[in-house]
Formats: sequence, structure tokens, C-alpha cells
Amino acid sequence: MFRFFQSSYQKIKQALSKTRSSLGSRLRALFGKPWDDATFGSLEQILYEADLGTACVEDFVAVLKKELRLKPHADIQTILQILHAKARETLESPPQVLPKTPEPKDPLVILIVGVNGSGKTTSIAKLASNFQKQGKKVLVAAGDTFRAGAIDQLSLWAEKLKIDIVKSKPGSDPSAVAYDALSAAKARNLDVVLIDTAGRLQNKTDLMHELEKMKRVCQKLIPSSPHETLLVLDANTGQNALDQAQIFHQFVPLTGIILTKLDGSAKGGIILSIYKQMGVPVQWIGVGEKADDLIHFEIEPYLEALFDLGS
Ligand SMILES: Nc1nc2c(ncn2[C@@H]2O[C@H](COP(=O)(O)OP(=O)(O)OP(=O)(O)O)[C@@H](O)[C@H]2O)c(=O)[nH]1
Ligand SMILES: [Mg+2]
Repeated sequence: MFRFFQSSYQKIKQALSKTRSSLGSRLRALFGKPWDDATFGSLEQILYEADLGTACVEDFVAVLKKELRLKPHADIQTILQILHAKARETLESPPQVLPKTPEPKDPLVILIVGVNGSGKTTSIAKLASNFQKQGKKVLVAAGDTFRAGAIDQLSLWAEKLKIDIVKSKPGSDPSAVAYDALSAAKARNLDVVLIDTAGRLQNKTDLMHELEKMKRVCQKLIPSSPHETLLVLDANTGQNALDQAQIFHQFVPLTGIILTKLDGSAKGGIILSIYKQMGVPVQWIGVGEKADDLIHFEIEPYLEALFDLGS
């Protein structure tokens, strides 16, 4: 257990290595010399560039200004600790929507949503593999009936991971696929259903209504479902990620986020930014294209990495 904890701790820090080296070293350089009012202007810029977003940046700058008035000779370690404490306070506040627990006879149903190419289908494969390793029986639903090749892409993963899949013809109603998947999972006594959906831009209202419909149809069979709705966000999206999260949340209340492609990004601050503004937690981090390139998010290693603290 300790070894597992230690390795996931290290993995998160590794995943944040780009953010850490850019944000951490810039903060160290900024406060490594005597600071004045102009320093806080540069601090704002550095925090924005790590994708911390307006609300968090304002918070951080305000708290640091206040604390440094009381401790004018604070060293860099103290300064990083002040930011760390503020960020922790943000992440430890209660989430806005809690996941639901399925009835013992029902499978756990997870709806996966997001814009085009964010990593939804790959994340479903990664989650499926993760559940499988816990001994759970998983079924995936090929709910992206829109993009040519989407059904085949998920079928290939299902074949590779040896998991059940429910699919239909390209162009068919995704809600019907979701319904079939839930009834198959109930009939076969499976533990988890992961529903793929077509990529959609958050400003395409008709497509957002289609997600609402998928949710309603799931509820016909399992009233408490979907128990989780996860938004898949590409870490390289920048502050548009917040817009995506806010609009998806209006149509299908989000219980969490999967932040993908953090392996190529120095923008790990988006995790804090979204939580600060919406109370939706990042649950998983994607760090590559393989089935096991998924890390469960934990606050402490994230913050240590973000502010370049500890080992
Ligand atoms: N480096 C990296 N690549 C990823 C990650 N997650 C997904 N990808 C890649 O991103 C690309 C898009 O992934 P998909 O899973 O097809 O994305 P999607 O959201 O299902 O795309 P659509 O169905 O077209 O909307 C693929 O080439 C994936 O291999 C990740 O965490 N890191
Ligand atoms: Mg897809």
C-alpha cells in the first residue's frame, strides 16, 4: 500500500514536471532577489502563464501582499508555502456536485463528455483498464455514432483489453446505444459502464441537448445514473477550458474532470483555476496514449509539484 501510494505520489509529480519547472523556477527567480511593488505585477504574469486563471491569480497576489507586509523578510521557501497553503484551502473546499453511488444491483455508470479530440475515447480505455485491474467487470458503450471511425476505435480498445462493448451503426441515436449498454450491463451483472460520446463544441446547443437526452434515457433504466459525468479536457486548451467546463456543466452536471495530455503541457495550473471557479475536481490525469497512462489525482503531490516544494 505504501509502495503504491509512493509511486502514485511520484507519478503525479512527474506528470507536473513541466509546470513545476516553469512555475517553480520562475517564482524562485522572482522572489530570489529583493522585491517591490513591481514584483507583484510580474507575479501576476507568471501565475497567468501557468493557467491559474483570474480568480486564483487575484487571490494569490492578495494573500501574498498581505502576508509579506507582516513578514517583509520572508525567504522564498516561506513565500512558496504561503501560496501552497492558499491553493490547498481552495482545493479542499467541498465540490459542487457529488458523484452518486449505484444501488448494489446496478452497475456504476460513467458518462464521458468533451470537445473534439480532447481524449475521451482513449480515457475510456484507460479507465476501463483501471477498473479491470481492480477486478471489476466493465462494459464500454460506443456512444459516438457521429464521427466516422469512432466505433471502430473503441472496438479496437475493447478487443485489446478484452472487455464487453455495445455498439450500433454509424449515424444511429447515441441515446439508444446508452440504453442498450445499460440493459446489457444489468442483464450480465456487470460492475461498470463507460459511455463514450461524440466530441462537441460547447456552443453547439443542439448537441449539448443531445447529451441531456442521453442522460435522461440512462435514467429510464437506472434512475440514479449516470453516477458520474466526467469532462475530458486537454491540458493545452488554456483558459477556454473554463468556458468548456462551465457550459458542459449547465447541461450535464459534472462530477469530475479528466485532464489529458499533461505529458506535453506546462499548464497544470488549470486544475486549480477550474476548481476555484466551479468546484469541479480533476479526478484523473492523462499522461500518454497507452492504457496505463492515467494517474489518479491527489492534492498534495500536485501542490508540491506546482510550487516546486519538497523532494
Ligand atoms: N500525449 C497524450 N496523448 C493523448 C492523451 N490522451 C489522448 N491522447 C491522444 O489524443 C488523440 C485524441 O484522442 P481520442 O481519445 O481519440 O480523443 P476523443 O476526445 O475521443 O476525440 P473525438 O472522439 O474525435 O472527439 C489521440 O491521438 C490520443 O492518442 C494523453 O493523456 N497524452
Ligand atoms: Mg472519441
